[in-house]
Amino acid sequence: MPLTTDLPQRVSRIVGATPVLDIHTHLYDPAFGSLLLWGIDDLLVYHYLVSESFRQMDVPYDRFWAASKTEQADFVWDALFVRHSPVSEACRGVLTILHSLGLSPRQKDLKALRKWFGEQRPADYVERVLSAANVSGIGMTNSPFDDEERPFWERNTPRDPRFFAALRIDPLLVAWKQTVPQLRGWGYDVTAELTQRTADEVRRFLSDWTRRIGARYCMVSLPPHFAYPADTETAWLIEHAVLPHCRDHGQPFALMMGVKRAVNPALRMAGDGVGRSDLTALQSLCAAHPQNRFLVTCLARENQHELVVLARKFRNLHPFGCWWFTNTPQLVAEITTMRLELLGTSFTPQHSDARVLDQLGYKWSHSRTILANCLAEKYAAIEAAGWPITDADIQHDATELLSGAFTRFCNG
Ligand code: RAT
Ligand code: ZN
Repeated sequence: MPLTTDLPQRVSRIVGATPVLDIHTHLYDPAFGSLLLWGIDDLLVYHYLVSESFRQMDVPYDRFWAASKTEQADFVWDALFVRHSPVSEACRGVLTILHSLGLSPRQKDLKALRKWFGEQRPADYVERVLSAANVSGIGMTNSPFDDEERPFWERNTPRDPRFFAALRIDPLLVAWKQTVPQLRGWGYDVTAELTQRTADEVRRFLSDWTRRIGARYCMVSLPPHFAYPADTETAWLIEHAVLPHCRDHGQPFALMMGVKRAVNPALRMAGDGVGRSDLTALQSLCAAHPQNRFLVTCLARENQHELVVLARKFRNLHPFGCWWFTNTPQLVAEITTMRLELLGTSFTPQHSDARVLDQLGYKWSHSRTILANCLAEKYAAIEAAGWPITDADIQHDATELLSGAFTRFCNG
């Protein structure tokens, strides 16, 4: 069979047309009302852009945080889109969104953009964004410790099944002493001292919330110094409560490794940083708990190769996404190619981490383009080695990478 010449086009068409299951976002079911963010002002005050804008303006931190959302958006717009070229990935994201909506960011007319978004009907707009991004499901980040979110769950709000829940438990694992009074207030008989009774009660808490929200997995983000095994509250709670809980419910435990919270607290949510993790901790978790499954993403570029090699050793480990500071075109291409070369299609290349509905558009169009390029390059190489690629092959691989491998991993 002759080698095919239109491979890049075929791959791009098929990857573009394959629905994606977005396994980790900070979006909410529209039933949660104002918790679902959308529109130009929320796009501009996205914390990725806020941290960039402080480099280009001399507004004091306090002045910025005291401003209304509209005024903050004005500051960001002026710093990043009016006074400088918007070349960063987060800035380009806003351009991609506006361009795909037929709006012209080049006119630098924020008022006109606000007017356009103000005219959209929220329900129609949700459908428009989901269908343009070709997203079949959206994983939320659901924290029982979030005072704004909790009331919606306690009210039993009717749900949109496309938005699925994930139980986020950072305070439980990284701030145990502060979390004890809260759990006790909710009727769980835990103590700061780590006893069997406390482990049982934490499991009861996790189980109650998993059932209440219908969570598909349980998730934490961890600092670079996370160690396992270790004589720490975090390691003890994972071993005695979280992992048994995940086994009981047949669910993976998702770890996002390598975030340094509040490196610059004056930047608030935009003030977190990155550090290299010691993945010996992950190796020990995977080796000691073969009955558990671990979904893992790492924030440091330096950890990416080790993560992929570990996944070759442990089939209970599923790497996912190019998270946050690694979600830049150059790093996504590098990480995705490395994963394809060492794991085939047995991983999940990307999640969007979208916080504003509209971001689904840019995050997925940018990621799909890179995924298609990486795949096309690999296909060209195997065609050269005598393995012609059919559209059915491409479709099969695209489905695996955009939803299938994750779904199978979750189902065990
Ligand atoms: O990427 C982000 O938006 C970060 O702020 C974090 O929320 C991160 O994704 C996380 O889930 O901790
Ligand atoms: Zn996130």
